[in-house]
Amino acid sequence: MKPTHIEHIGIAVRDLEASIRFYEKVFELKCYKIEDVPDQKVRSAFFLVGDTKIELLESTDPEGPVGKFVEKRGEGIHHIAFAVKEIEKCLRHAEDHGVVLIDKAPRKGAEKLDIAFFHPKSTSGVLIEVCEDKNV
Ligand code: CMX
Repeated sequence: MKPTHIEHIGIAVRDLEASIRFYEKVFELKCYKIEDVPDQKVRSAFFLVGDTKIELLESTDPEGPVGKFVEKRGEGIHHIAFAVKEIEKCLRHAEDHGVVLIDKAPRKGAEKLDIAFFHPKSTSGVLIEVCEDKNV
C-alpha cells in the first residue's frame, strides 16, 4: 500500500484566524477554504503547497480529539495524512502488520475524502491518517 503522496499535514492551533494570518503573511500562501467538520469537532483551514496541503485545525469542543490534544500537549503537528488508493485494502494490510486501527472502516472527512486513522501507540507516536479521494 504505497502512498501516492502526503495529502496533508494537520496542525492543531488555538486561534485559527491568527494562524491563517501567519501562513498568508510569512509564506504568502492563500487560504483556499475554511470548513467546519462537526464529526471531528474541528474547524479547518486549508493551504496548498505543491501536492500537499497544510490543514490548520481549531477545536470546536474541548472534549474533541484536537481539543484534548491542545490541552495536553499545546499547539503543534497533530497528524500526517497519506493519500492511498483502495483505502479498505490499505486498512486490512495495516491491520495484518499489527497497526491498531482507530477506524476499522473509512468514514467521510474534510474535503469529502474517505479517511481512517491509525492509533499513535502503534505507529511510533505519530497519529497517521490514510485518505482516498473517491470523487475524482
Ligand atoms: N499524536 C500523537 N499522540 C497522540 C495524539 C496525536 N495527535 N493524540 C493523542 N495522542 C496520545 C496521547 O498523548 C496519549 O499518550 P499517553 O498515553 O502517552 O499520554 C495517547 O495518545 C492516548 O491519548 P488519550 O488522550 O488518552 O486519548 P484520546 O481520547 O485523546 O484519543 C486518539 C487519542 C488519537 C485515539 C484520538 O485523538 C482519535 O481518535 N483521533 C482520530 C481523529 C482525529 O484526530 N480527528 C481530528 C482531525 C480531523 C481532521 O483531519 O479533519
